[in-house]
Amino acid sequence: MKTIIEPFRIRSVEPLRHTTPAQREQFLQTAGYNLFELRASDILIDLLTDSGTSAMSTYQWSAMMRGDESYAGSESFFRLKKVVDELTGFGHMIPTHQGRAAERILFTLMCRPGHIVPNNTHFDTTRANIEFSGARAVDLPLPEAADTQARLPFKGNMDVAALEKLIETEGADKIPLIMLTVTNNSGGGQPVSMANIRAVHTVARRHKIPFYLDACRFAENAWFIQQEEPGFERLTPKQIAQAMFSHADGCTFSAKKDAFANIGGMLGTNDDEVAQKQRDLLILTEGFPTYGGLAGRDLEAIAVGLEEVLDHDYLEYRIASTRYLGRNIADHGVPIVEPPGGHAIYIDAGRMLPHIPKHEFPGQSLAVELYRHAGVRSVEIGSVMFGEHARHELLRLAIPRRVYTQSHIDYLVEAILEVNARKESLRGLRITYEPPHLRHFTAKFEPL
Ligand code: PM9
Repeated sequence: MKTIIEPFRIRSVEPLRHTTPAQREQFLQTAGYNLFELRASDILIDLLTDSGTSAMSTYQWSAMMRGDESYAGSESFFRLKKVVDELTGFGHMIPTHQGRAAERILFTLMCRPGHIVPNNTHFDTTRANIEFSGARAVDLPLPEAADTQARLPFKGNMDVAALEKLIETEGADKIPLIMLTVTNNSGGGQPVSMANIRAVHTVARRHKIPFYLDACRFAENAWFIQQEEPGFERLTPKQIAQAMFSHADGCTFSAKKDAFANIGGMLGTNDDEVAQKQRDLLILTEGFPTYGGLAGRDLEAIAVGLEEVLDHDYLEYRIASTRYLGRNIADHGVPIVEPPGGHAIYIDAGRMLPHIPKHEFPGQSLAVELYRHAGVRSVEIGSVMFGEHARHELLRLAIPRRVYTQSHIDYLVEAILEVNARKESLRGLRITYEPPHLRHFTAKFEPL
């Protein structure tokens, strides 16, 4: 059979509520045209994020019932540790309440003003946490990735030549760690090849700089390697993921993505001394090192999720369903970041709406219109989110794991094509309020 189906059946459902365009206009005004400020019950299809929005399996729910809520030495911690140890091989696994808590601990310990942290592309929380420590976050994507239309298999790779140049010009002592985000979320959800992971590892080792993976979507990345990188066809996604982690000295991880958990994260490291310092800092704000700000039941959900996400049928369906959305809009004239990535489709709003300049936020304008037209929530990844660091003006349609079916995606395709048919009528926005950090979450806008 050629048809790839959702490899699950649905036993518990959540109703969706339709609203009218007039109601949605009212909701938008109240929200200051910031979709983060909408009430979730006023949204029909929510593609704001794939983070913490997954549907958990019956195995995860049942594992949660045996959560050991002991303050210290919880059995749930040891169950999770066993799974993580086998997957990553890192000597230390430190749970945190979510990915950015792991980032804050890592960067607080490793970064100082004057430091530089390179990455293929930093995600917003990573960049913000690095900058908060006084260090500078530098993106080193492939030069070819500047063209959203270029169809490269591993467009999320880091530019290794640029990394070497950075180390040469700035000096290795200014670079406390090198990061690689798999998949490259801000770049377009594009995967990173094993060859690139190895090459970055080699450079890092030569200069004695620790190398960390931002591993939020490690399983989706492993699937792309299996499908598209010669030499990996016969390995399982798990074996490939193990090989990915084997090249790194540590990782940050948000369990809200490729662990199907609604909350959670972790830090991994091979360095005993760093791990000790991380635990000491963890206790200050997150909690005791065997729970790290999570309930025992959360640790159980993550442990099961980390195994489920590496299932062949799940990953095949997951990547096929993202590609289905991407191809169905791109092949009908909507410019997307090519080729489709793992967890999301990114519309190139700058290219789609050339009449709206960067400073009037074409991505935000498209996000607002898609909600007004069809009740679909998406997120701008462009100048609102990254300010002057934005490379493109994108609108991200992030697909929660195991939540929406193909008819939801078909509805979405229809909505996007309808908005595209009258794209000239869209107008930009002006910011009327912005906070000092991560402004996209709470900024207010006014239509122009
Ligand atoms: N990513 C996302 O939607 C959730 C926050 S913004 C709505 O893509 C990477 C690559 C991420 C990421 C979160 C984090 C932080 C780190 N790295 O959200 O703190 O994509 O668990 O993870 C979001 P937490």
